[in-house]
Amino acid sequence: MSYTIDAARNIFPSTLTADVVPATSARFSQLSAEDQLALIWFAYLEMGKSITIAAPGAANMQFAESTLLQIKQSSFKDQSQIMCDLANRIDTPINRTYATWSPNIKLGFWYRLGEWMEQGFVAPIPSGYRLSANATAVLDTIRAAESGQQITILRNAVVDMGFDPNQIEGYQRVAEPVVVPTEIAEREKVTIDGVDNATIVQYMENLNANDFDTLIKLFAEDGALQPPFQRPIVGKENVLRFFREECQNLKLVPKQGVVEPTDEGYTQIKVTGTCQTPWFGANVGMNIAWRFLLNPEGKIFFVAVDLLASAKELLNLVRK
Ligand code: 45D
Repeated sequence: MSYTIDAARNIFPSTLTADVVPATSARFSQLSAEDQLALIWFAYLEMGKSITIAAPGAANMQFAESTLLQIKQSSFKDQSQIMCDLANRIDTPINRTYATWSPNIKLGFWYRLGEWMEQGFVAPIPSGYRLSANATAVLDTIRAAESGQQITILRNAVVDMGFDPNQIEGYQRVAEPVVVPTEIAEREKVTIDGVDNATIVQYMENLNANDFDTLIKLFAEDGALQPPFQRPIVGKENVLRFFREECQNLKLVPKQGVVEPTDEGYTQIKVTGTCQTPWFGANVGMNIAWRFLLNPEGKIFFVAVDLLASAKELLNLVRK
């Protein structure tokens, strides 16, 4: 037998991922819209004291501009309603537009609304708003999490808002344009303790250079990529679209790993290190494991990207 994607998902099964993220996102989604908005506001203000978020680039903002303008010109009462509608995921024109946006456009949209809430252009969270007991408990869990886990929970909250894209007929995705890859001469070389496999090194270097067309050539035709806490994205075409839509300007900093031959000429490789998002740069290093399964031709049949439970997990390179 050769590997299936389902079997591949279980390589290096002792890898401990940050379960607090899906658990907290699930609890968050049970809260009322008012509690959700207030909770994010409080979490965002607190996090802002220790980590700085980068302003979104113009490329991110252009698609949200007209919706933002429409919101800015509404009354405070209507603005509050629009934000609650987003959290309630009901069917409205704004929620349909929001559903078409890539995660980075959604984040840029909320970044701007947050600024406007601070500056008094958009309805603030009512002063003295009291979170429910459940919302307070969720906020406490977020406070206790690592910064990489905190920003993942916030991102999930933003990505999950708006109308359900699966219910939109003729759904058209909107993402910022793809940047030009970094010049070859300017690319940073990657070295990984314990791993000199060319496919793995090139994966890291091409992703860091935004060279997605070269990167995708490292994948098998039926290869798959599993982002943290998501189902695998299967097939070269889908993986390439994901790279173009969601992986620009990331910085992968792999540090160490292990390479092990496995059944039928396949090779399993686990690498650990950190990853930075352009939103927070070096301020937030997320602790990451990459679990690769290469086919006998040396192509990537599967790679899982895991957000780790703690920094201690970076040293867990055992096979079982
Ligand atoms: O509701 O190898 C207000 C892959 C209050 C690719 C607000 C990867 C009201 C392959 C404050 C206004 C991608 C898988 C809201 C690697 C309200 C690969 C605003 C991994 C919402 C390594 C809130 C990449 C705001 C990874 C503005 C792991 C919140 C990337 C903003 C992870 C939150 C990136 C932001 C993450 C969160 C980015 C900007 C977790 C950004 C998070």
